[in-house]
Amino acid sequence: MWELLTLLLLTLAYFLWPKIRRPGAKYPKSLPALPLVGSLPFLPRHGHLHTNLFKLQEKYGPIFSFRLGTKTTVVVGHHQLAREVLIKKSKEFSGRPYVVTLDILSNNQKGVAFADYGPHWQLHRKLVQATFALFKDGNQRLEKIICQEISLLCDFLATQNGKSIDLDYPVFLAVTNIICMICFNSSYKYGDHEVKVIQEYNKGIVDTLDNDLVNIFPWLTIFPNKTLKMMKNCVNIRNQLLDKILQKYKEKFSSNSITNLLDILIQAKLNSDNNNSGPDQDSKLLSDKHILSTVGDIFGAGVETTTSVMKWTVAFLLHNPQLKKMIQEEIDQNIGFGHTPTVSDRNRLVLLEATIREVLRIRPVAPLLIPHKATSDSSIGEFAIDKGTRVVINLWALHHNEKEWLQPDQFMPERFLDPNRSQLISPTLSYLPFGAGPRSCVGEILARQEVFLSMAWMLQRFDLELPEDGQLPSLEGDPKVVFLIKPFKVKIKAQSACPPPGCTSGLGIPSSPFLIYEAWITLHLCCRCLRLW
Ligand code: 3NQ
Repeated sequence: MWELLTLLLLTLAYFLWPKIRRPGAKYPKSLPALPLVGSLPFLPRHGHLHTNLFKLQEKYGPIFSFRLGTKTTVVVGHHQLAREVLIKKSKEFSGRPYVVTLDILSNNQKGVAFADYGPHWQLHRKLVQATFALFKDGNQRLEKIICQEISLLCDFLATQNGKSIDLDYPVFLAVTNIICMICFNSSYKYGDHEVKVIQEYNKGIVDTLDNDLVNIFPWLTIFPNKTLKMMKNCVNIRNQLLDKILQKYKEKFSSNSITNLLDILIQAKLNSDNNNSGPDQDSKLLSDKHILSTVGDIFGAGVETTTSVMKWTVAFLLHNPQLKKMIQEEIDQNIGFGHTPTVSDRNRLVLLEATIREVLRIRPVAPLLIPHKATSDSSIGEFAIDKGTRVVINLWALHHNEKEWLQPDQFMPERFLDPNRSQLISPTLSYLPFGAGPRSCVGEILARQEVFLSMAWMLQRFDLELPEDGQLPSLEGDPKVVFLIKPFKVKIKAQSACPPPGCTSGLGIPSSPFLIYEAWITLHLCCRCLRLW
């Protein structure tokens, strides 16, 4: 009996043990690994995975590997090596590994975020980029769409004057509407039932996506699994909602007016359908299912990531009231109340911009990015990497490297400013908040504009203060597929009635003290607007 069991285990171990395919090659140092379970028993169980992997660098160096089930994962925690993977050897490392939950979400690796390297991913990424190009200028300018929504967000916040609220819903609605405009030229109203549905299935998916043992041992899918069931349920709700939008949209689609992501995808499909010369691959890659996955990726990424960054920014400002005051003074001095902030104010509101950069450093949206996969045998630094190996970039390690950042655990926006605090600087190459290379975040420009404009608009009109109970937000975070912040409240206070109803700022700049006095008397300019002059 024992002999039989041993034989069985040895046979299993033989098949499940990864084969070293290049004898003599030097591989990254590895955590210990056992048959079947791999390195699982040797990975710390408590704390955040990104910080645990960062700590392991002390023992194993800036690149090391571990094994989970049958899969080898290489962790890269230095910017030079990370850039080699993401930029220099991007072709060899632009694959995406098969992950059970991500495969369900992406309907067999369709879409852009989780699709493996290949013609399908290349086509869809190109079409998404073409969509963002539609919003470069003109009536559809990205900035205009963002400002419309932020203006509504601020109007809503004005109704909450004096109250302590969770910003989650209003911010979620604003960013959902911005991405809705980009995807299908539509938007929701405050309180629309569908927004709640989206918010709920998003939560269900984010909570379950990277939380399951089946991602390590895919064979576990043969057993009933509650988490997976819940995830599938949320994905179904999402797919039904997006499919309803797609089918309705197809009826009103017109080739004469290409204004959003759905237009671009439908038009690309029609073009390849009409192209009868030879077998056209693109047509197959643009089925309704493919379109739905790409829209789902952009829609989901656009909402979850930006909402999270905006909440983190507010949280850090609540922890640093002095900084918040200085940003408000910067807004006062450079913009005042005469007009609302624009994207072109970014190089004038340098402290605000530096603060956002620091938020993205200290709490990256995706501390481990989305895992990559080697599409062929390759190398990173001096180490051999086999085809099929998962490669994880530990952005957290890059952003917290003590050799690159002074006191990396401290929130210090001034590190992104020159000594005069008048210009933005890039202090080190160890900073990649949006990734880099062909798999970098396709919505980077959108995200940066959204966060900058919303913070500038909000801080111009409101004081964001601690709630009545004085509770500071927790800065620990909740690492899911996006590094979330735990729920918190903020007290909204309209800035000291300025500009007052009668303020006629913007009518012209008085040229002498006397005229300023006269303007004060006759035009009812408020002290804030006068201070500007
Ligand atoms: C989203 C589904 C939605 O219901 C929840 C949020 C999801 C998982 C997104 C995901 C796309 C998606 N469905 O396909 C994005 C993701 C992972 C954020 C979460 C993302 C990302 C981009 N930059 C930084 C971190 C994550 C890209 C695809």
